[in-house]
Amino acid sequence: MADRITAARVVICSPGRNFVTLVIETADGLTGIGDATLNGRELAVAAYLQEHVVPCLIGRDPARIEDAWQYLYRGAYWRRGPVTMTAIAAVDVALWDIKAKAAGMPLYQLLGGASRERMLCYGHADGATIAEAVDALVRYAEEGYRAIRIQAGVPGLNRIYGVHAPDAHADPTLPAEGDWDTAKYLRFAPKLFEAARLRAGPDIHLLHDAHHRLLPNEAAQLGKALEPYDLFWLEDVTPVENQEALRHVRRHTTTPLAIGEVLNTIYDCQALITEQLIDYIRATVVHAGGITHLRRIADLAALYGVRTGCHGAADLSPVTMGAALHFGRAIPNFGIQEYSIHPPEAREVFQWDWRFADGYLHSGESPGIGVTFDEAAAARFPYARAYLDVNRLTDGTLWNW
Ligand code: EZ4
Ligand code: CO
Repeated sequence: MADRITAARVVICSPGRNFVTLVIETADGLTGIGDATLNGRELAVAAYLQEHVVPCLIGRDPARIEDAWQYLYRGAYWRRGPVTMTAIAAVDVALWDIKAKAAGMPLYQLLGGASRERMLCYGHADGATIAEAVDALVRYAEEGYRAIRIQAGVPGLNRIYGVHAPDAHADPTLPAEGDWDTAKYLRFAPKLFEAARLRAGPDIHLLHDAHHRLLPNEAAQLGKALEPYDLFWLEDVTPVENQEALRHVRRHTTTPLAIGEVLNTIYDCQALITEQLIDYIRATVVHAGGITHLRRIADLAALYGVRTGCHGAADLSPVTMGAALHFGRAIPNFGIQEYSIHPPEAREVFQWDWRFADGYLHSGESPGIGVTFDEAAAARFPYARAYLDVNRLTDGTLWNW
């Protein structure tokens, strides 16, 4: 007889930062887990799952992953969007975890087997100044990283993306506020990469995240100005809502572009991919509908020579990293995986079999996604409301963080 889902619950915990985890149990005694973390809006996804999705899961056959996906996507009527797609992703990953455990196989085997044994990853070298950022870069290189993202404080600005300087905002329980001046940044960024390339030598892959802050022509100028430093990618040069903007950027620079950590469905990525406006698609398992949907995005991307560069910030739980590495191991057009180290307390709650070695991430061989979740340990780290920063231009205008 087919197995059936007997229980599903949402656990919110904060081991160093907030994580939302969906746990699904089956009559055959299998447990699967999925990450449902949407940074700064965690409880919205938790309620979506607990109130609206969990009741529909009980009694279902956990083997019918595609059917569950379609049921939750089409059945919601209100499609797409980060909350819905993160909730669906949590169910999808938990069901893939169960299916792979039922098969006694690591997940990548069910996805077609290994296309590669290890996944190139990049770490984050941040610094308040160019000198500090470049020192951090050298430390990463010494630890074996072959690809490194660099962010540095812009002189004259207090708190910029990637650099966690103190915040002058009055109320520490509300979003911190950064300040931003594009002209200063555009003058500064080439100097950062000149120094970085000089210290790193030609072989280290250098990456940079402009975090949605530029206007189309500014993005074109930056891409052009950074060409001498041979970046692996320049990320999120403009906000992704206006994809036409990328045509202008593309016409003016050959610096590779990466976009998509905030995208949730294949429809959001469609023009970026089919018009070849980007080189790397950053959509990831947790925010883009799970393995089932990310595979559709990656397959579309493969047709157009676009490779994956999945988001992997520390606000995505170790469950997502486990799933992403099985996914990356299996697909033909894997590009690179972002790797940001989780807070040490996260290790008390999540145990994982994936590991970093020699600049690459290696997925494990245990059945499922290779990540376990200790609910008793999670209870020791209660949820604490937290926000992403917001950003203002120096005249006070609210801008993109
Ligand atoms: O701002 O994960 O490339 N990585 C990033 C991240 C995102 C956060 C949002 O939750 O841009 O730092
Ligand atoms: Co980013």
